[in-house]
Amino acid sequence: MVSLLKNAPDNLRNIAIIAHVDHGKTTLVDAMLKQTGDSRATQNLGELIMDNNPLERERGITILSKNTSVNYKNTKINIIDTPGHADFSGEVERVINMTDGCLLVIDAADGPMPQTRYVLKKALEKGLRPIVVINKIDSPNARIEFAVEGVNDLFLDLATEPEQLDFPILYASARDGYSQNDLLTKTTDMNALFDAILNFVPAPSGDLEAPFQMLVTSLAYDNHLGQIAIGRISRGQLARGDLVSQLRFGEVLKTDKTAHVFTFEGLERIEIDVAGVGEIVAMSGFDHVAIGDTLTDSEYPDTLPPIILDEPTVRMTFGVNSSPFTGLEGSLGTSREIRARLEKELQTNVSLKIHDGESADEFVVSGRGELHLAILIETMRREGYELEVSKPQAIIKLVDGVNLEPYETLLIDTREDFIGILTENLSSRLAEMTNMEADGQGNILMTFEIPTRGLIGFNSFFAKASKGQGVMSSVFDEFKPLVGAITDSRSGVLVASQPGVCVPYGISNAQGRGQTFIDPGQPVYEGMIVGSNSRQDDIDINICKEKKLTNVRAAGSDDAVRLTPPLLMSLEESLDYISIDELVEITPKKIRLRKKVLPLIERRKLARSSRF
Ligand SMILES: Nc1nc2c(ncn2[C@@H]2O[C@H](COP(=O)(O)OP(=O)(O)OP(=O)(O)O)[C@@H](O)[C@H]2O)c(=O)[nH]1
Ligand SMILES: [Mg+2]
Repeated sequence: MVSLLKNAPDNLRNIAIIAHVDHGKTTLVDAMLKQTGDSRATQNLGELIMDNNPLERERGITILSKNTSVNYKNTKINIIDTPGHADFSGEVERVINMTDGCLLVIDAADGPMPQTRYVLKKALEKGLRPIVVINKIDSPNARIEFAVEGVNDLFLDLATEPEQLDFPILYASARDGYSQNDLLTKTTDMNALFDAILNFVPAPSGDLEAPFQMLVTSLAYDNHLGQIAIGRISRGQLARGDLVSQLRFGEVLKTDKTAHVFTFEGLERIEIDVAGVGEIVAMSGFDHVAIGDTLTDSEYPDTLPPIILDEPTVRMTFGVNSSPFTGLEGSLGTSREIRARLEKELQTNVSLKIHDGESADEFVVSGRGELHLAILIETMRREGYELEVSKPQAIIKLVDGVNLEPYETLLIDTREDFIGILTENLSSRLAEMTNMEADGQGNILMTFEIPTRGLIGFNSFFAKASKGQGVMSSVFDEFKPLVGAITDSRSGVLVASQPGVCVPYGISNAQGRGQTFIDPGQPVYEGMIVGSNSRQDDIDINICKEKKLTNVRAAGSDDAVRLTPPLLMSLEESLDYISIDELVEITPKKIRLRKKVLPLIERRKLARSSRF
C-alpha cells in the first residue's frame, strides 16, 4: 500500500516538557521554535509565544498545556509545553498520555524541586523516556554539579526499573538558545537537544493497519468549526470524512463523519487529508466531546482506559451574588448561568470537580489548590460573571472510619533572618520541619510537611513576613489522618454598619481602629468588610459618616483629613484573608469582602446563640 501519510511513525517523536515552576520550560520551547525557523517565534523575541493567554502573560506562568511542533533532520517533533505550578498538575497528568518521552528541565541554580519530583514520578509511571536538561547554565547562580547530583539522587529514588536510570543529561541556556552534551563543548544552537530527542525518545509505536482509535486528551474551540478534539492516534489512521464513533464509559454517544483533520506545525494548526498512528491530531465534527472520551472507527468501538488524575485537595463554594449590589456590575450570574459555565469548564479543566451546594444558588467547586480555583474565578470575572465565594478549605475524606486530609511538602528558600517568624507561624499551622540547609551566606532552604488545611492563607503571610525576599512552593504529597486543630489567628474586621458612600471623615475614624481597605467615594453596604481591626473582635462602624458642620468653620480643619492609603488585596490575597463566616464578592469591576450574614442584628443573634 502506498501511504499518503506525511509523517510515518519512524520520523515522528512526541515529547512533553516537564519541570518545577519557572525552571524555563516555555523559554526552552521558544528556543526550539526560534531555531527551526517559525517566523512568529523569531519576531516575538523576548516574549514567550506559547504563554499566549492574558492571565499567563500577566502572571508570567503557564496555566494550560499547549501543543506545537518542530521539524529537525526530516523528523517531526511534537512538543507539549506544560505548566510547572503544582496547582495545574492535572494538565501534566493529562497530556503525558500523548507522548513517549519528556524533557525534564532543571534550573541549574535550584536543582530538583518538589514539583520536579512529582512530574518525574508521573512520567516514569507512564513509561516515558526522560532526557534531563540542566537549564540556565548561563546564570551566575548556576550550581551545575549540585543540580546533577540532585537529579541522580532523584532518579535513584523514583526509578522502578534499571533502564530508567539510563538517561542522558544535557546542559542548556534556553534564554540564549543553546544546548550542550557536556560542559566543555560550547555551542550556539539547540542541536544537541534535538539530536538527543531523535536518539533517545522512541518513535511512537502502534499498528497503522488496525482500525482507528484515539483518546481525547485536549480540547480546543474554533468559531467556525466548533469543538475540536485533540489526541494521539493510538491505532490506525484518520482521514477527513471517516465515520467515527464517540465513546464514553464503553457506550457509543454518537457516530458521525470526521469534518476536518489537523496536525500541529509550529504554531499553526494545518489541515491534512490523513494522519497515522502516533501522530497528535486535532479533529472537528464532534461538538459534545469531552476529555477522556475515545474516538474510534465506527465498526470497532473499543474504549481506551480513561485518564486517571490525582484527587482535588481544596474546595470552596461558588454562589450567586447575594449582596445588595447584585446585578449592578456583572452581566452574568444567575444560578443557571453559573452552573452552565462550571459545567463547560469541566470539559477541559479535568482535575476540577463540581457538586451541588446546600442551596440551589451554591456549587461546591474542588480543585488542586487555591491558585487553580482563583484562576477559574478570575477567568469568569473577565467574562462578565459576578459571584460570591467562600474561603478555600482542605478536602477531608472518610476512609475506613478514619478522617484523612491532604498533606503537602513545602519548600521555603529565604534569608536566615526570617527563620524565627516563619517557623513560629508554620508550627501554629501544624507544619513539621523535615530539613534545613544553610549556604553559609545567609540563605536558608527549609522543607516542611504540612496539612493543606494549615497551608491555606500562608502565602500572604509569607510574602509579608519575608519582605519579598523568599520563594515558597508546595506540592501535594498524600492523604494522612487528620490531627490537631488550627486556630484562626486573624484579628477581627471593621464592618460597615450602614449602606452609603464612604467619606474621608468616616475612613479617618476607621483608621483609628485599624487598617482600611477602601478609598473614599466607594459605595458600601451593611455587613461589607471595610478594614481590619487591630483587636480580635469585629467592630461595626459607620464609614459613611460626615463630620457635623458647625456654624463657625475652624480654618482648614474640616476637609484636610489625612488618610493612610487603603490596603487593596488581590483575589488570592482576599481568599487567604477571609474567615469561614465571610465571603469574597467578585464582579467584573470589584473584589469586595463581606460578612456572610449582612445585618448587624442577625450577626449579633448568631454570636449570642453560638456562645451558649
Ligand atoms: N538566565 C536564564 N534565565 C532563563 C533561562 N530560561 C528561562 N529563564 C527565565 O526563567 C523565567 C521562567 O521562564 P519560563 O520559561 O516562563 O519558565 P516555565 O518553566 O515555563 O514556567 P511555568 O510554565 O510557569 O512553570 C523567565 O524569567 C525566563 O526568562 C535561561 O536559560 N537562563
Ligand atoms: Mg511555562
